[in-house]
Amino acid sequence: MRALITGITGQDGSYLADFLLDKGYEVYGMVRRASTETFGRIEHIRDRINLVQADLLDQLSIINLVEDVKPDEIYNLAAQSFVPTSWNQPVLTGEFDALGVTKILEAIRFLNKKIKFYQASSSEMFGKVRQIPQTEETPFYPRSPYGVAKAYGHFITINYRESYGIHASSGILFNHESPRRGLEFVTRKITDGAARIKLGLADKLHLGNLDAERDWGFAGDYVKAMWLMVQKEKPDTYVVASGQAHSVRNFVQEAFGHLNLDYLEYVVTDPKLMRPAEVDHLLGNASKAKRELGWEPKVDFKKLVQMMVDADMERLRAEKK
Ligand code: NAP
Ligand code: F7E
Repeated sequence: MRALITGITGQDGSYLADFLLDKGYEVYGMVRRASTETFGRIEHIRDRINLVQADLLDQLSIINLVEDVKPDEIYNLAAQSFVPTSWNQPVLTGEFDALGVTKILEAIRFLNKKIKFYQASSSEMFGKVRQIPQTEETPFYPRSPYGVAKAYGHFITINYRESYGIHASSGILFNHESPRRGLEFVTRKITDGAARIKLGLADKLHLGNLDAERDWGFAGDYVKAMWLMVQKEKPDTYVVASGQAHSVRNFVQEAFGHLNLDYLEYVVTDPKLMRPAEVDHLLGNASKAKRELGWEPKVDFKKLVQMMVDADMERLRAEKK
């Protein structure tokens, strides 16, 4: 089996590549041209994967890529994924996260409708939540240009499934984190910040809204759900979540507590880090994924926080040396 992953240099792309290689897949990764390579997360598997250049902004580059690689499965993980950036660059976010999806689906429609497709949809589509917990049936109310663009990507995936019979699935994934998470996302910012404070490399950590609640899981568990969806006889939409919500404050307490630090001495709230429209509370119900895919997360909240803090401590200790 041959898989093509867009966004292979990102958090999820790297875990999915690890997972598919273990399953015996031939793995191709789409990367965009940059003046400096951003291959840190896939360094350990660099000689076992094939990297090919294309960009979500360029339709012909995607058609050529799919024609050359001839994948059995495409996992579309590439996106402008940072919510605050989507207010500063809403058009670019729409180009990548909304129209980019159509470009890949068009390549499939044009070249080979048998290619199976996975779209990385997001719990940010629920935004100002209409129901608690959120399921596949909960209406969307996105609160950022990112959430709006992802809603387009989600519906165009369903539309190509229904219009052309393409095996196109959409996973509505709730926040998932890991030691490979980008440093600007709140979990990694906290674990990196706490580790820096512990090692005497920083004395304060500036954060925004500590009351926001998220349903956090481990990225390594969540990429398995993507693969399970693609293996199903029929394409569908699935919520993937842990079923537990925690506030940013809980995450901070757990991370600092793991290092025997009192967060109240170090955390400063900064109004500049508040969002123009916040998603206050997300909580997913993944019972359909459990029932139909046999998917369940293995890493709970406490283990996730500890894994991330320990990894940042190890990395920063080595850097300090
Ligand atoms: P990430 O770490 O930010 O990775 C994003 C990837 O997209 C990177 O490989 C990036 O490449 C690539 N990319 C961005 N723009 C591109 C373009 N124009 N052409 C080609 N590649 C481009 O994101 P992630 O956390 O792994 O998330 C993976 C996907 O799941 C994203 O679609 C995200 O929106 C979605 N999602 C994430 C979560 C979560 O909690 N992590 C939850 C729900 C949905 P560079 O290395 O070149 O920047
Ligand atoms: O924020 C609050 C912030 O940036 C989480 C992406 O993967 O998950 C992610 O989006 C919460 C928000 O993730 C800071 O206001 C407080 O309420 O880690 P985040 P996100 O916006 O939930 C979804 C599912 C995706 O699809 C996205 O691609 O934390 N918060 N203080 C902060 N957030 C950040 N980034 N930085 C702070 O200092």
